[in-house]
Formats: sequence, structure tokens, C-alpha cells
Amino acid sequence: MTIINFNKAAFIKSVADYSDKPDENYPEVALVGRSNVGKSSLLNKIVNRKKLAKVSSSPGKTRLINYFNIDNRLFVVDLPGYGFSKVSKGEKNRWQNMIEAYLKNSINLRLVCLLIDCRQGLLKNDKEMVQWLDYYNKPYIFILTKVDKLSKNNINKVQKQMMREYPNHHILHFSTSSIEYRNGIILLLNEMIS
Ligand SMILES: Nc1nc2c(ncn2[C@@H]2O[C@H](COP(=O)(O)OP(=O)(O)OP(=O)(O)O)[C@@H](O)[C@H]2O)c(=O)[nH]1
Ligand SMILES: [Mg+2]
Repeated sequence: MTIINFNKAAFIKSVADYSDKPDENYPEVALVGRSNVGKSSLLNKIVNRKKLAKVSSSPGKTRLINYFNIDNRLFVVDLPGYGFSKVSKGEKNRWQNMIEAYLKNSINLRLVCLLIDCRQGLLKNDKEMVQWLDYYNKPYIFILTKVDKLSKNNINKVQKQMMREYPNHHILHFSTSSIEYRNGIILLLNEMIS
């Protein structure tokens, strides 16, 4: 099998209900994490397209389940973030239900990328997400984002703490500031879904 190199990417559809997914049964990789952690930015960087997924400096930009076709082999699924304080309780519950229903029921979901801001580490709602993923037996890796914002020393501290708390999970580093982080992610995704 040739490697999926993320050279060709296209937005397919946004849905509120996972059962409206695209017809193709490609394996799916989901981007999960707090609002503003950098999920949509990561997707844009690894496919080298500035505006494929919508990005914003204010949290709560992604509001639906967004399917992106990668090389006609894979869907990357960009999800809304959790933990955004400025939306109403009702809206928050609606998003939470949408994300959980997707993660629980998507038969083609092969890997969850759980993005964590390296400056914050895992906060309460991230830990709840980890517990939830463990409970439902969903495979996941951690991606520490925005590493351009923190010294190497401090990033290592956060990483060590995570390794103690959550052994046996990959922890990758990522920043949109350099292309150097792209290859590591692409290689691991290929490995995990093959
Ligand atoms: N310095 C820095 N800023 C980043 C990086 N990645 C994302 N950002 C910024 O963080 C903000 C949020 O990025 P998004 O990609 O929209 O975050 P998101 O997780 O998709 O957010 P929601 O859709 O609201 O859940 C934007 O202002 C980005 O420019 C990074 O690696 N470094
Ligand atoms: Mg987004």
C-alpha cells in the first residue's frame, strides 16, 4: 500500500449528525480538543492549504462535523471544540452530544487526535475526554499544539507529566510556524490507520 502523503485535500461536507456522513467508507481520523487549540489550523498546515478549514482567533469557529477527503483514501474529520465558555449551556450540550455521537457511532473512525495546548497541558475537560475515549475503547494520540509559544524545556516538562499520567499513548509536537512538524504527523497517521 502506498503512503497517504496528504497532497490532495478537498472539503466534502459539514453535517450536524454523523449519520449524514459522506458515502465513501474511507477510514476516518478525527481532530478533537478544546476550542481554539488549533485543530483546523493543523489540518490546513498538513495539507499545505491556508484556508481549507476555517480558522479564527476567537474560539468556537468550527460548529459542525466537517469531512475532508485526503488523497481519495482517508477522511480527516474536523470537529467543534469543547470548553468554549461563551456559548449558552444549551448550545454547549448540543455540541457535546454531536461530538460524542460522532465518536461513539462512526464505524470508520480509526484514530482520534486529541490536541492539547502545550501551554496549558490537560485541563479538566481534556481529562474527561480521555476518560470517555478510554471507556469507549477509542484509539487516540496526543498532539501538543502551539509549541512555538513555549520553550523546549517547558514543553518537555508538560510532556513528561503527560507520559506519567497517560503511558502508552503517542505524544507529538505541533506548530503551524514550521513545516518540520508535518512529516511526523503524516507518518504516524499512516502507521496508525494502515
Ligand atoms: N502561535 C500559534 N498559533 C496557532 C497555532 N495553531 C493555531 N494557532 C492560532 O490559534 C487560533 C485558533 O486556531 P483554530 O485552528 O481555529 O482552532 P480550533 O481548535 O479549530 O478552534 P475551534 O474551531 O473554535 O474549536 C487561531 O488564531 C490560530 O491562528 C500554532 O501552532 N501557533
Ligand atoms: Mg476549528
